[in-house]
Amino acid sequence: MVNKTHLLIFLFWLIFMMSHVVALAEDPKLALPHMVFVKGNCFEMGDTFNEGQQNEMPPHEVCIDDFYMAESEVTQLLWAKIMNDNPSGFKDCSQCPVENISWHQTQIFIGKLNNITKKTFRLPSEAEWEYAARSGGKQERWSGINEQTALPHFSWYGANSARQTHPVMQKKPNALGLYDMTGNVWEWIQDWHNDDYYQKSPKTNPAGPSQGVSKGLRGGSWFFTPMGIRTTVRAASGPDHRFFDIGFRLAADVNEGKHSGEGFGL
Ligand SMILES: [Ca+2]
Repeated sequence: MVNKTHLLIFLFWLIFMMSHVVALAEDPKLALPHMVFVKGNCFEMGDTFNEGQQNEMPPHEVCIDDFYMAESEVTQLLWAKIMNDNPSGFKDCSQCPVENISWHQTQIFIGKLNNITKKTFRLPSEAEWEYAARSGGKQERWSGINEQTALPHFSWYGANSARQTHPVMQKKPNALGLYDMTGNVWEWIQDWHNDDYYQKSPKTNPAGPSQGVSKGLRGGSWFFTPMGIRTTVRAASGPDHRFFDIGFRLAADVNEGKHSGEGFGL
């Protein structure tokens, strides 16, 4: 026989459990970075300063569609919410970028995140990454700037990092409002890497070689010199490789936004 007291206890328990489930479902969203709307255009991709490596040559015109780019690298907090672990080499820093994760692990993370959010997050293409890092395709040696004297205000790199990652969004953003595109951690991109790709890249929305042995990395890290963290530097590593200065950043197709021309958050 269920009396009123039992019924009340059951109802309170039910409300508590339902609110707990809702909180859990929304939890990952609280750690998601704001997605900045990036208006596509044509730009001169590659080493327009003629000071870099051979694989940054030749500069060539590329045109890309509108897309979204996360304002920050994926944090350890967001990674842990989705994956229930934190493989980062630098511990006890939930707002630091997650690192020590392979390209294949980023794909697992994105799959789970998309299941939870019902969105279609993805990694940026190499062309999208460079266009965004250069504040919309401008001639910027480092993200947001050209003068090396300003670099400590915009980036964590070898000279000011104390050889470790730092919480995201502490330095100045570039003109699109994107933080840490230069330095902090290298960022995995979607494309396979090929040193010769710029010699045969299609002009419109290039997506990299159809196959390869390594995936592209962009932006340099807390470890590197100013030359190593230029916006046009192209690095790469095997898709199962992990290292404690390699992380990633989310992108999304433009149709994920509610209003064209605005960013979105969750
Ligand atoms: Ca970075």
